[in-house]
Amino acid sequence: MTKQEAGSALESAPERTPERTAYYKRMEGSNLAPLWEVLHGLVTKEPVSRAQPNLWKYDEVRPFVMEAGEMITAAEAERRVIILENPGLKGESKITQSLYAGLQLILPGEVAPAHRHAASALRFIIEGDGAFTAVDGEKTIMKEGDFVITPSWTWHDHGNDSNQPMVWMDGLDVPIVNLLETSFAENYEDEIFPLDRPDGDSLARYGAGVVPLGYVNKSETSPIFNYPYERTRGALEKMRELEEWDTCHGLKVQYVNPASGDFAMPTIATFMQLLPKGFRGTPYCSTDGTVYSVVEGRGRTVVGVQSLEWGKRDIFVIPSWSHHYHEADEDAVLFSFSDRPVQQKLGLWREQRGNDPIVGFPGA
Ligand code: GTQ
Repeated sequence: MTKQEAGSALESAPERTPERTAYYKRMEGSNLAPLWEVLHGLVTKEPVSRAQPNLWKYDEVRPFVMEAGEMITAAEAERRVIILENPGLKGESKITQSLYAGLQLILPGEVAPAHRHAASALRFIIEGDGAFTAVDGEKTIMKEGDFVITPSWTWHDHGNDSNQPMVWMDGLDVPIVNLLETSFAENYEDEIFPLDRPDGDSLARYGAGVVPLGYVNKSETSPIFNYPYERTRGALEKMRELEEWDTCHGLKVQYVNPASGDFAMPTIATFMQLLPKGFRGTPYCSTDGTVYSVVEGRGRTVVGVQSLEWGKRDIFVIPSWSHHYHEADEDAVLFSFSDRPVQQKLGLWREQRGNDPIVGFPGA
């Protein structure tokens, strides 16, 4: 067999004779099935995503989010969230195959009651200033552009003591937790979990380039649970002085757990990138489907035949292994998250820049 014949044999299922069909039918009753009928859909040559690229314009989404505030209280809803559903995964509460995203609204004076769950959550603040998230007894006030973590199995509640509505994007690894059938959740006996540490304690202890002597992180998650935007933005602004732009990503940083150097969360990688005005990126693709939230600026991401024209507060998603490139019409800042830590821990993550060879195969 030539290489080409072997290749085409890989792509088409064997012929279905009446004899074979009858045989398949008979085994079905015994909960059996022939692999060769499904092999090519099962073991694909490249990632095949059911997820689709999509853009949620904040101007279109915001009225629905605000309407939720009239339909139901945060207390009744427990979490008053509008799910960002991938159009290729309708009804599955997923933005990518492995991640969930939604927009949560807390109005002035409201509380989203304390609970905990196996799923890890991130909050990325889209609109408002002054609502809080409390995690295991420490409160953090949230501002636009902040990245806040509620680690797996930590008690958390949210509230809004300010005088304006607060909207943030929730990103959770619920589809991973449910794939593995490892979900646990419980409500706290009171609405609010008692506070026993001063505001800002975790950032001071772990986010100042030092850790307390003898510190050992007992969790898989970063001990910092609010990464304020002004620090991340300040880092990017300083870094740009050297003009070391990546042709695909502009200037891109990843959030880290300062105690381990790993991503801030065990299942979700988070990033912030700066694309300078006039940036015309080169094509890129990776196996981790990625959710983007636009913090500043205006531009587009071209994926296949689609051009996602984004502006401030818009959210968009690029599925696994979808070649795309970014362009910025003005200085733009994009927050993003994906399941990269999981893929890397399993040795599955791959990336490709332009037409370069794929990077990430073992031994390469
Ligand atoms: O804030 O705990 O969007 O448990 C979905 C599930 C938010 C939360 C969501 C959740 C939460």
